Amino acid sequence: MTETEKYLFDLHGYLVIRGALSPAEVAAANAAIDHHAGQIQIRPNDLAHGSATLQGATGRGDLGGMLTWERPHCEVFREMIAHPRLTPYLGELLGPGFRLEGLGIITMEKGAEGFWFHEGGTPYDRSRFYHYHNGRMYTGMTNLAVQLTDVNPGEGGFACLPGSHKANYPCPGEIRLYEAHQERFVQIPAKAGDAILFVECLTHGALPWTGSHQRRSVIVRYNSGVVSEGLMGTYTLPPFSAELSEAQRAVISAPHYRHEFPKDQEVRATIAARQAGRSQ
Ligand SMILES: O=C(O)CCC(=O)C(=O)O
Repeated sequence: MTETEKYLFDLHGYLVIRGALSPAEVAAANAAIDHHAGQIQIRPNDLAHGSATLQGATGRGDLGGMLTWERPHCEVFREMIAHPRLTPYLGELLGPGFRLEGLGIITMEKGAEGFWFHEGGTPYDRSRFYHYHNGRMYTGMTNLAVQLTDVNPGEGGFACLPGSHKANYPCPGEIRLYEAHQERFVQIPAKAGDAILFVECLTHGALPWTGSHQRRSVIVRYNSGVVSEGLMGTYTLPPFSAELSEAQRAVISAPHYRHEFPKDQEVRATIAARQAGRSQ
């Protein structure tokens, strides 16, 4: 993550990573979705939460299960969960051993409703936070929205309230419903293959889709290696884990403590210096 990218992410709570997927990867992901298009579940038009400005003629589409799809269709999604273009960003924000919390595909046809603007710096959520401390950023749930079709200016889709990950006051309802201060929001134009990196505590959602092509976005969710939002009972690796690379398997490991900054590092350095002094 460059110094400019750190500055922008800290300031706004999101970053656009251009060309994260190659054209071949975008084509493979779209072919896999085409093959499974019959499994897209159209939601019951319930995400606008009554907003006059977010309502649409139809619900958005949800599609999941990509990691278990038959070959070759699962492959590009398995690569996406630990993609070399994207993991350095996740490591910077979440630390070593970051974990996958889940992934899903969002589709929107022309006229599909938006998604009310949820989350924000307040109220504080232990799993979904943003801190700057001791010269670096720390994040709770952190997501990638990997675009598989172009998103042109004004077409809708993912939108957010920049800087709201640091909000100290609750977001008023009429702002969450996109009925007031709309000029404060940004809709994020992107090309197929671009990824939007955003911290979940950024106030975010979606604007109704006006594009004449289908919106396709893969939302990949991560958290630090010590956190799991969904685990109940004993953790068991899924059956397909044996088919994954080491890097891919690492992101689906059980949550556990990692010595990110060994606490005894300084004392070890002191002892080593003393021993070196004695042996001279
Ligand atoms: O991209 C979108 O449609 C909204 C995604 C969203 O709000 C979320 O991932 O929580």
